Amino acid sequence: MTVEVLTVETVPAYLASRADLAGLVDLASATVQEVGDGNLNLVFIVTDAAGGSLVVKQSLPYVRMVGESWPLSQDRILAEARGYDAATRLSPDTIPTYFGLHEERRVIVLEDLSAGTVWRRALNEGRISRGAAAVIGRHVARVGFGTSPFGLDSADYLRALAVSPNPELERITLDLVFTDPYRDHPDNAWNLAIEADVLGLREPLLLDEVAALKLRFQTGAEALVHGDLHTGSVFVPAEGDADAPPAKIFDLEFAFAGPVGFDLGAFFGNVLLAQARAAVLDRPAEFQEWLASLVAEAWDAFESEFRTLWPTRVDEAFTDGFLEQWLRRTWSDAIGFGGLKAIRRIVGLAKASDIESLDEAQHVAAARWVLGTARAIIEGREAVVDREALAALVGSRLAELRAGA
Ligand code: SR1
Ligand code: MG
Repeated sequence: MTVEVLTVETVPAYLASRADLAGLVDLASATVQEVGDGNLNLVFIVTDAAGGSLVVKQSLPYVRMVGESWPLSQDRILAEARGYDAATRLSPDTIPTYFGLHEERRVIVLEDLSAGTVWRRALNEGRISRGAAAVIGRHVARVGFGTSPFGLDSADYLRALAVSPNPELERITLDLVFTDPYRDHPDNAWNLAIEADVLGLREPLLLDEVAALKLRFQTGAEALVHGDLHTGSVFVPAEGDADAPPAKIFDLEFAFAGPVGFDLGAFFGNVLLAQARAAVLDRPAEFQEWLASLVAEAWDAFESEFRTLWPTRVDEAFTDGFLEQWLRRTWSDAIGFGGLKAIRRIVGLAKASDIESLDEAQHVAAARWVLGTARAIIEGREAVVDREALAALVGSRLAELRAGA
């Protein structure tokens, strides 16, 4: 099914037809801007003369960054709506206010957070955003617990699983994260100076780990996860805005039933990109030290929130000892997925501005470092048992990068 695509001209009339949204913005004085800078969708900000505003998001029938030659079902907005429904119930303060889905038009309406900054941009500028990583950890814990067999009766969990398919976007992730970077593919591209590093990713030891993580992604349906929780899916406050919450998580269209560690991993992998950038740009020590604390901040908030929720689990057969085992498994998943998420942004389609906007010498040094570090993490997963071990590994490699810069 393909539905009519909205334009800046048609959005006011569309909103006027939505009695449920009446009063949120004054349509008589409203202006509309299309601001979608992600890879997939249309995003409109509607602002009125009194400063009221809303976001209207519609899925396009194709992949925006590629064009109509890559058709993609508009049903992905249904997955995003399921994600917002769950997060609104379980963790309302970590997402924008969600005003609901209009299924027939494949539209969702959200609070406008554009007064803030997309976190990737703030990181690229060298800005410190205190408390944002903890928001990610808390969000993952609350939604992960509440949509898993820990928080849901088994029948409710199975019913939720049955209505949570997102096969087209899972396929994109399978291809772009777990498959294409490790084979010849027309969408891959890299600077020739790192050719040996890229082709070195195809060695059997790493490919075995990639395979294990791929199967975990495909079959580890523990909970409804965000599915694309990189630093471009998070708003942080504008510089100097002390009143705004430390972070809000958005862009939930990749939401699927998967392993809880996948979302933490997406964040960890993107922290690695930010660390590489900061090192080659020789950013101030305070900024680099803060970057180095983000994985621990997110993990500690996740673990603490999960432990707080644990006594409310619906099934006491999940013992306290099992929680320790599950947390270890989730850490191991997270760092493995994190390594893969970093690699895909260097090798495959949809790269990250952290690395792409560097000048050539810096780009080469940062990209090579990301590949080598991500690989060391994935291959050494069994030894990287906690956040201290990860910090030691990344820290020693960063020292080498700085010494060579
Ligand atoms: C074709 S979509 C490319 C990427 O954009 C999204 O942000 C996801 O990360 C996806 O892999
Ligand atoms: Mg996105």
